[in-house]
Amino acid sequence: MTKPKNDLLLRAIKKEPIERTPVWLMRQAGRYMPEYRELRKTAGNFKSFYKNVDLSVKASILPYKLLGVDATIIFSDILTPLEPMGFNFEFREGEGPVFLDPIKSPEDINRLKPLNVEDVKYVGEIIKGVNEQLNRAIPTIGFCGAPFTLAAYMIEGKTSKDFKKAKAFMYDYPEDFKNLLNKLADSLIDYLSFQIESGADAVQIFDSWAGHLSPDDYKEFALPPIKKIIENLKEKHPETPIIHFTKGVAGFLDHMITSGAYAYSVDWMIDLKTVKEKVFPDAAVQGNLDPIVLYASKDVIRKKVIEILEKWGKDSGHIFNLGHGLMPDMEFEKVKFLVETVKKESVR
Ligand code: 1CP
Repeated sequence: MTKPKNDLLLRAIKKEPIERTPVWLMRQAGRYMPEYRELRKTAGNFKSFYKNVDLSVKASILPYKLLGVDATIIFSDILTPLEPMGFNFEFREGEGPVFLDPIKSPEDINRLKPLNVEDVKYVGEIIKGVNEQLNRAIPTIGFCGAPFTLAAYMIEGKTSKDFKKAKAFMYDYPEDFKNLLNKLADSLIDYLSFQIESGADAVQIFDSWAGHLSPDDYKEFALPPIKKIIENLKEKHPETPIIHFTKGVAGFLDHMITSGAYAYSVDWMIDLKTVKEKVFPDAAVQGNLDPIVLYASKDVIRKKVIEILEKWGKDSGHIFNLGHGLMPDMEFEKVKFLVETVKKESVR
């Protein structure tokens, strides 16, 4: 694979000198973008969208073209690999993902089949298509959901404020739950390796809902399968950076930063300086603007961006991002302003 022309993100992760801070945004290709909504209409529903290579490539590169971000994250979803593994779901308007036959008892875990990457070939095609279409302008990020976050959906059956079914299952059947996480980890190793072999320059593991756990439970349940994924990927693909994201990390940052990732992506409920003091220069840090700032005025957005840039200082090793994803009702203009402001204000 040739090196991307703009490799700021990769240099920041390696803590090599950078001219300015790289920026990309979680859920940067989404409904807040009029051009995304047009593509979505063409596709019909969300699932037929992400399975359509041509449309997914188009969606993946929109943020580069329209916002000027420094990395593309491929257009897909964390749930994508679960369907061929035996757990089917639908995306319902206004409701999000809904599993048709969620896990209700430990026996249901036996329904989980190992992932055959042939069944998600379209994800590899999307990565290749993005690299081709962008002519390697910027790095391409592959991704997966972390075992805990995927298991939470598979048991709960849908999204939730508190994931009470999933957590009660974890408390009632800890060994079965660990077995589920471990099985997921094995398939996710293959899934991420496949994405790297298809041309992903970096991969991100999204543990969006691990923040629902106490520090002890995080350490016991969510962390070990992530460590396993990272150890295996490092052996197979030592050159490929792995970014580890968790929302709600403040209570267990000390545990999270033992996962072995090259970069930790943190939310806004923890101070960036605190995170830097703990991990830098061993690892890089991604984050951590509160996405809700994007509903405020441009003056506020600029002020908050500068605050984050100043907290990190002039060292390399920081990737600007939000603490969680963009939301459908955000204003495109403000998102664009955010990206431009980071680029302008972070020049070394
Ligand atoms: O158009 C639509 O109606 C679909 C909305 C949508 C989109 C644009 C969903 C459904 N997924 C996605 C794309 C997506 N999801 C990407 C693509 C690239 C990008 O960031 O631009 C990525 C990386 C994800 C990852 C994802 N999906 C996560 C982890 C990140 C996070 O936000 O925490 C999670 C939790 C999901 C589940 C999911 N998929 C879709 C929705 C609405 C949800 C969240 C439901 C919930 O609140 O639990």
